[in-house]
Amino acid sequence: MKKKPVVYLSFSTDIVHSGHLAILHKAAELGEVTVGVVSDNAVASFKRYPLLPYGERKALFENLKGVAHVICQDTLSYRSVIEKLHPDIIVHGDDWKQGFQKPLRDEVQTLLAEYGGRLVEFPYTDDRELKAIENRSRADAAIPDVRRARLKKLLSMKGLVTAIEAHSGITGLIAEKTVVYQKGQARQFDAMWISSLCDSTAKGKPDIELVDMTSRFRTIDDIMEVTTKPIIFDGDTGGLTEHFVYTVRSLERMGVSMVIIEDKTGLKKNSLFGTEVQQIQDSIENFSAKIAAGKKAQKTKDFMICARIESLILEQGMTDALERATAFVEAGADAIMIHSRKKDPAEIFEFVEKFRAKDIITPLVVVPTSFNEVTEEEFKARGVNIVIYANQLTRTGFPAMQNAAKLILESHRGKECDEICMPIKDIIRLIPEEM
Ligand code: SPV
Ligand code: MG
Repeated sequence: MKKKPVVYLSFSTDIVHSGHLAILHKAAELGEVTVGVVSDNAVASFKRYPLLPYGERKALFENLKGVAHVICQDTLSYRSVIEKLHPDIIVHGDDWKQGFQKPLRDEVQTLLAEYGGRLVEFPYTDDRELKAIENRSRADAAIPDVRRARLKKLLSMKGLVTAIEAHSGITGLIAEKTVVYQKGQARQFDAMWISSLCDSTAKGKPDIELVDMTSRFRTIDDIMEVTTKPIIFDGDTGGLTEHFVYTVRSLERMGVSMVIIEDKTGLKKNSLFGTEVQQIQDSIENFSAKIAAGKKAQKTKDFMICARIESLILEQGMTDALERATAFVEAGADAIMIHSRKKDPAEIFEFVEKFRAKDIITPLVVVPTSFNEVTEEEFKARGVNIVIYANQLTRTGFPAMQNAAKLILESHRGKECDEICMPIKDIIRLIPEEM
């Protein structure tokens, strides 16, 4: 008997509707169907965090009529699947003839041509019902319980999570929506960082814990109203332990995923000043007690308290930094942030290596403002789990505004400035009419 052609199609969806079933039915008429379920990591980079984890999506497809086999598609690219499976036919909607998926299609065509495989494309129907379901699930993603839990899930799913600072609704939207496409892959930030430096700067104030918590919460609220990504909050020193426990409860209730507090005391100044200004490091005992009190105060299992170590910033040495890391983890810290203001990443790498020799579980966080040549891939390979781009939107946005103000003053009119302005229609499009 003639062997049935091997037919392959892949799905990144976690909602199966009649359109998907129809395409599966058509695929089954062409031969024996293997479905590739796209991995969580690849889905998260492509559109949004999957509602159902890979295992559940796999089980879903395994139980559908007409599906003979289900395999994992690790990347958006079909290359490794094609090389392994050698499908006679690949089935896809015709929507990828244009847009960011086009390089994926080109690659598929080239690879299939090498052995005479075929690409069969069915007309893509813009599915209103699916869009409505997706919009509802997007709204679900912003619910505090769902949003709060997502950082831990992303950490276990991806190993390395990236965050960019947001200090307002519009910077939150930029963090939420900015996507770049490289070789058929989509890249976007996983989370947002509510920086004390940028939140203070946006209010024209110094970064010395002067902007009070009520105001900082207002910033979080502005961002939360228009976004769904998880939030890491810069809690400065955490303040008095008696106050910190209230902060933890409030952040947790709002749906923040992680607070990072630094082991300094008294009048806090920004770390990037280093030893140029007077800054006092807290004792291990006091800071450990603050962490322990915060952990005791929290109500959910998902909220994380990260201890930030300032020993390298304050030139107290590697031994001190490592001793603190061990003590803070023992006190209950869910993650450790190590900071440095050196351009050379050597001391960060040394810390990570020595910490990882003893502890392979506790997530490590870095803020590579100074040591900015290191790529995310290298951080990940060395054992870092969260990379925070702490101030780049602030440092690019305000100079552009200063420049615009100068141009108008110099030109006595708006024409010259208009050339560097975003067109009004683009700024309108940036803001969705409904969430
Ligand atoms: C912030 O963004 O406010 C930080 C990081 O705390 S740093 O400015 O590098 O200290
Ligand atoms: Mg800060």
